[in-house]
Amino acid sequence: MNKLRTLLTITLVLLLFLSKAENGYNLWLRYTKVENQVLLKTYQDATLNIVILDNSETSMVIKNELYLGLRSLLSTEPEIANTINDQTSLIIATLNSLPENIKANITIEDKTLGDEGYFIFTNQSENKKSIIITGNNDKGLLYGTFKFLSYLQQNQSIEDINFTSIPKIKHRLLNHWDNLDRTVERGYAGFSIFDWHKLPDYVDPRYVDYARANASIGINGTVVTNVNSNALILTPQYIKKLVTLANTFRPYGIKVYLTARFSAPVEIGGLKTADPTNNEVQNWWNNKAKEIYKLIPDFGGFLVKANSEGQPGPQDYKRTHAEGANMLADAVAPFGGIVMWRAFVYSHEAPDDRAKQAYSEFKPLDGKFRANVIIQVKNGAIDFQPREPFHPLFGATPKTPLMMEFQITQEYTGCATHLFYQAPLYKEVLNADTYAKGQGSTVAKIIDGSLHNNNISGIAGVANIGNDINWTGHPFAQANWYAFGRLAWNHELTAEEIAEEWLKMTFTNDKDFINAAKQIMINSRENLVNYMTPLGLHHIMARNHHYGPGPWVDGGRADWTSLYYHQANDDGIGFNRSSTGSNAISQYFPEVQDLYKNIKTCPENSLLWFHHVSWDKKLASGNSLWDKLCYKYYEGVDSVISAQKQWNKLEKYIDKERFDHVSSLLKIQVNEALWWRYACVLYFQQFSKQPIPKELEKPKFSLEHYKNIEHRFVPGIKNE
Ligand code: BDP
Repeated sequence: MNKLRTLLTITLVLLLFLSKAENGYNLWLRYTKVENQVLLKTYQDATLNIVILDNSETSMVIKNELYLGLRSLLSTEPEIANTINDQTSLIIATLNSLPENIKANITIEDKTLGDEGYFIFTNQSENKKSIIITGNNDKGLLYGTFKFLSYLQQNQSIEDINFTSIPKIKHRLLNHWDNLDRTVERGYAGFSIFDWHKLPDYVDPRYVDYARANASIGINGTVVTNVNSNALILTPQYIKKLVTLANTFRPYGIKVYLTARFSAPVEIGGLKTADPTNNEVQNWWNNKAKEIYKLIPDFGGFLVKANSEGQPGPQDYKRTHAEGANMLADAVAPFGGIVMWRAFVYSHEAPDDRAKQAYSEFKPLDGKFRANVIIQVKNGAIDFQPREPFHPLFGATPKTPLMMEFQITQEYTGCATHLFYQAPLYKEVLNADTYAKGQGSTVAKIIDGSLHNNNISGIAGVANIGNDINWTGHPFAQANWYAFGRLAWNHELTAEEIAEEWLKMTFTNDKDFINAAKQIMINSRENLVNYMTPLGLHHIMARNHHYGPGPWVDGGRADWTSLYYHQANDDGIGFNRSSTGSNAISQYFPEVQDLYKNIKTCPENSLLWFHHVSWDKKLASGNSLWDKLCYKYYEGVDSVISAQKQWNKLEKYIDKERFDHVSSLLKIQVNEALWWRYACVLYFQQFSKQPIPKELEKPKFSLEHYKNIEHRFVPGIKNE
């Protein structure tokens, strides 16, 4: 308790100090002073006399956050007590501890709120109005408190406030692809925030701010190690370090999870095998789980990447993914832990289309997993591309819960130099209809467990966080962390709503700024698709680091080349996944097949994903495929240029520091969008053998020029 108190105090001081500079450190928790005098007065009245009727560590966190928030939002020192009197204006208490006279006014059922839901309402007793934040337990109170503060931050009316919120998905996790040496696989915002070298004794105050930010958007779990895992994390020395992180995050409702390297029993356990059917191996994992849970009783469980891209797994012993997952599930089950087993598997030895392999592997295993296993599926069947049709596994395994894996970090979408707001991408996938149980069987309903009545549900986002002062590199990349959390809590929110909330809290409540900046964010998704991979193209990025265009990438394993994916030749371009090609389309339900199977009716934005189309083919828009491809590449760049112009008009609304930062990154983005456009158009022109439509600007350089651009030491990979 005392340690936590000291840490909270240090954080508070650090925050007050850092908040002077607008360097992005405070994320959406800036708590700037409310300017509107009328609102200020109502807010001050409402928070004049606060009572928190609880004494847990989480309540201390609530108290601290309220103090921090109100102090700067309202320029007053809040009074926070623990007994109610006539003056009390804001009460934060669990349903159990609320006084009977207030409880009598509540019609909401305790059961509906679950473990994490909350209810904020105005209570009228005799002549006194007060605001109540309540829930079944302190986690609900914490989420409710953050919500209440966000009302103030967004200058919303709290007059007769009445708001209930319950998360739709149970496990809402960040996945850090962070290595123990602090490099971050596909990380573009510096090194890992987890300083394993100095743990367990040095507790970086940043861990607390990380927990605050996550709690404020409802994230309740974090996998702190890379999916390409190092078995060392499972040794006593590292588990001890993990204990510190677990203790720091616990009051914020965040559980820690680890990636488990399947060969750990051999690598650090001295066994000769990691075969999941071997008794000694099972015992090793059982004991390992016991050892962890003894120190971290609420340890969340394991995330596993097995038999994928060279990682060890059960298939090394001719066992199935189910046998591997179940062994780990049995080890953590007695303690309430879960296993998240990734479906991201494909083998270059298998001659089949990579897009089909995960489905082929996992569909037959439906029903074979333990109840505490959840299969983690990437949003699309290839790999976090700017646009992918939803993964065909969604809806295909009614007896096996599936969780979503989104990539918040921008591996294929401009790293941390391109402004790319991902909520439209997330929403497109969540809203996609799988038709698994007829119309309306959206991906969202599969992952929240409602379609198939699964008892566990989950969603993971590959984190974009590093030790850069603003956490995410690009100031707008913070919005992707924020949007992921908000959608994980409530997938019904729209991309626009989320952008608006985030902009208000991160920059300013000025309407003109919000409208313009929101438009930039919302358009950014389609713009990027257009200048990188329009019309369903995918995976044509530079080799290995994936930074910049590389449609010419060839050689080595085929499924890591661009030629494999675009299939451009003299006849046309695109991957034929219809029944005359790889037939990946057959993995979808018939209604979805109907949508995509016909080259004439397939939505243009996924055309080259499913079909090989001749250069001269007339598209619905009247253009030939070649012309349309050119127009799209040009449109993408033009839209980034207009986003840049829009941004430049916003200087007067925000601080110089962040305005300039975004401006310079937009310059990079415009140049790189041009690089993408010319590299791709010139490359594909070799096959189409047609001119670029004459009204479009001619490339300044040759294809060779673009092919020779080489970026060294791109972050996110092991550079040599
Ligand atoms: C790919 C990344 C690679 C990851 C892999 C994964 O290029 O670094 O290890 O996904 O998800 O996108 O396992």
